[in-house]
Amino acid sequence: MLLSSLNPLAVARGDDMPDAVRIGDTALSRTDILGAAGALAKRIAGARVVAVLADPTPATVIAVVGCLLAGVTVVPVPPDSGPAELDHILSDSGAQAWLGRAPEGSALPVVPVRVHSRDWHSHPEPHPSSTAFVLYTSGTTGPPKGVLLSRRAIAAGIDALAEAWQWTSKDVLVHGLPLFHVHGLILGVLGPLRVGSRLIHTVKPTPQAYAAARGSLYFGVPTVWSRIALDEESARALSDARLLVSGSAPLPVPVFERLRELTGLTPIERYGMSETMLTISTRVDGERRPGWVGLPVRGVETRLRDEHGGPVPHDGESIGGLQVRGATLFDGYLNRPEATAESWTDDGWFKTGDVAVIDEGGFHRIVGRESTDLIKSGGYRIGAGEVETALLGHPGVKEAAVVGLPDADLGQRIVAFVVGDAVDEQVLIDHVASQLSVHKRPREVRIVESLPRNAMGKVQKKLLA
Ligand code: MCA
Ligand code: AMP
Repeated sequence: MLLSSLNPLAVARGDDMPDAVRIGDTALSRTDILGAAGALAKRIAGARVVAVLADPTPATVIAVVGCLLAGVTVVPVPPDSGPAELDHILSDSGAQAWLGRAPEGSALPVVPVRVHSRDWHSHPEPHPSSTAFVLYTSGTTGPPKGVLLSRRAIAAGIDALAEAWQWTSKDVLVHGLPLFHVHGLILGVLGPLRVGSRLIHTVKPTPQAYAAARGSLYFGVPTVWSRIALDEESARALSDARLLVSGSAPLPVPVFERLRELTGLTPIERYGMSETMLTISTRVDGERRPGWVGLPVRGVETRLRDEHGGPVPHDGESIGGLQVRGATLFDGYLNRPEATAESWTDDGWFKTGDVAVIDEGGFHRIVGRESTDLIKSGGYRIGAGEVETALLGHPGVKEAAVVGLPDADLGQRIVAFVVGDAVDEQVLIDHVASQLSVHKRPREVRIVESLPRNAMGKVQKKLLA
């Protein structure tokens, strides 16, 4: 493998695969992907940054690979983004055009993605430090921040996991995750292209679709795994797989145990962030302990720190802020030098914002997040502040506080506490869904007389939860 290179097809160009990538009913060979991406790369060469409405389609895969060939930075955009989110992503990233489909009313030029075009011109390999992606991800307050991911970091991240999971060209990866995050896109599409394994993308991550795909390696967020664990027939159909991998949020221990019971396979758990890609995982050749996410992957180091920056012992019990450094990390937040500086320690470690325990053998357990304002629902990271701002944009809302409450299916569900005049709960849910991505909508709105505040006037979210 070409470690520093991120031409994702560089590895297995010679031997074509007729169904290298299957998305829904469409199969693409490596030649299809490389030829169509090559034709696109020729048309966009010289551009700096472009946006892709990342629905799970062959056009999205070709657009992303075309950008990697041409050395153009890609901004994958959630296909259901509302206008507020879209405006922010486009203006902040400076995207010059849409590749493929564009949202209605967008003023940017559109470069069509022609799935049947072919061009075999070879492009010079861009510098490993160049930015491959700007991925937008929620913070506790304000609009999402653009995470800058370099080609070098992505290559290091995929190769480290290939090693930990013994992921090879013999595997068939199956998942149905969205293509605008590290999990579904970088790991889930660039991973198989780089490793040379086949990919079956099921469009939606339903238990039935996972069962029908008959793959060897499966990726899912805990919500997907808990739905599979409730569907005995689909779960049993996964028994012939090699590995079931869970991540993006904590996998509940009962779901881990039930999957093991139904499939005979012990799930692999791994931990990561948009900013760091995947940094910790259990290994094929190592222990897989329910509730624990394993060891740092190759090229990554971790440590725990207390609130004053002092060391916390790795004794399996002491809890501290998890910090990471290494080859898979991002290069900062676009246009946000202060937020970037705040997220690193003076001695060069990235502060994840998660709290964790590390045992004497280096095994990690993620205990939770430092801030209640970052919610994980269905594996999506959602900032309470962004949802509150959207709610306050509705004329009937006077005050709003958003929290994540425990949910058996989604891990956490977004609940909005609202003070307002004669506002209908469903109207407010639809209002958020129309302003932001649909997955950021509250699942529940509770109309209250007032919000609990401390003497400083700050909402006491712990009391709401
Ligand atoms: C419902 N819908 C609505 C409304 N209510 N549409 C408009 N307005 C409304 N008020 C529609 C939706 O558009 C959708 O339509 C359908 O109802 C169901 O949507 P939803 O309820 O959101 O689906 P769900 O069943 O709750 O989704 C669960 C899920 C999803 C499939 C597990 O949460 C998911 O895909 N999660 C993956 C997140 C992920 O990949 N995270 C990775 C980031 P329609 O059916 O037509 O679409 S973390 C990461 O990358 C790091 C590095 C890591 O560690 O991995
Ligand atoms: P995102 O940036 O959307 O990728 O979300 C990253 C966050 O997801 C992390 O900071 C964690 O809080 C959470 N996360 C990811 N994987 C796991 C896991 N295996 N267990 C617990 N939390 C996780």
